[in-house]
Amino acid sequence: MNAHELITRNAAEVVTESEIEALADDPEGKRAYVGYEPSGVLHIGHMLTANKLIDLQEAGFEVTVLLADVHAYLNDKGSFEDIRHTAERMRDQFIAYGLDESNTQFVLGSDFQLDDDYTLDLHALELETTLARAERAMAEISSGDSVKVSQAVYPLMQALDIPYLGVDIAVGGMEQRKVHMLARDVLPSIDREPPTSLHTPLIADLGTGRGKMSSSEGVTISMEDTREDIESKVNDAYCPPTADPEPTDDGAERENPVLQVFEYHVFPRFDAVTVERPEEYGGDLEYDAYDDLEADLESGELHPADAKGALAEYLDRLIAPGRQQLAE
Ligand code: NAL
Repeated sequence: MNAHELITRNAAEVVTESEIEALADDPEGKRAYVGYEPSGVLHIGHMLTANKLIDLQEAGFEVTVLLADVHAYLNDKGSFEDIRHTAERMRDQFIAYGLDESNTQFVLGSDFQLDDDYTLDLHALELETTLARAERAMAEISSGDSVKVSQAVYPLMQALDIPYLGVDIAVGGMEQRKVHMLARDVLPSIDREPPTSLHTPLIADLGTGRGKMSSSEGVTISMEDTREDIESKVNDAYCPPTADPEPTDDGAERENPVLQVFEYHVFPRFDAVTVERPEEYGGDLEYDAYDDLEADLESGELHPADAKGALAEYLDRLIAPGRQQLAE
């Protein structure tokens, strides 16, 4: 796979195509980053953007992980002291997961976001932005119904971090896209370049195939899960045997989260996937590419129960190093 294919595989959206192409042509010395509100334990949402950082590292990019302690505080996630403590644990979780330690810079938000220059630039962005716009940018990031002033400041800081950290690509899930669009619009007002961004898809809730998988609701997978936890969650996952998932009560389409986890988590990290089956059911199946597995599930050649068995095995392999790190 060439650099451009690696960078853009499994991306839901890149802004803009031509900017990404220019970066892919010459990745040397270029920097990509993701920011995370510290939560101590990595869960499957973190893992999705981390996979993209691993792709970018493989393509020759340098990587910055922002442990966004001030952002978590602004987003009502607890006392500043507790959040700081949590941030320290997260670094080791990312390394255990597979980020290249020699090429990952971890930065705490509070290391630079409280400086005088930063604060004045932030106030300049506050003057450029309506409350309504800031609220829209946060709609898919903070779930509370009444937005606090701190949550309106949050996306402006996220925008400002991009020039302050000197990054060439901002990576995030699709729920971050409105923040990145806001950044493109307001940063030029303080003579900064509009940033390039890359967004990873949202994965449906494992149990129902509806909505999006999140750490706060529904079923998620985290580094705290035992092998048995993973087996039971995957076993209970929504995975219809054919191509046409049942519509939800409101008529909305359901996704197949088992296939999504294979596509976005397993295949990017393993060269091939083996589905073990007893001889009487046709013996083991071997897949080099996600599309072949999807086609077999949809044709009925691969039974959901066998797909789930393999999924639990590979998820466990991805999680084992982080679980080990937590036990230390
Ligand atoms: C992501 C988050 C917080 C601050 C950031 C600063 C710069 C770039 C990305 C950032 C966390 C993210 C979340 N908004 O919802 O987890």
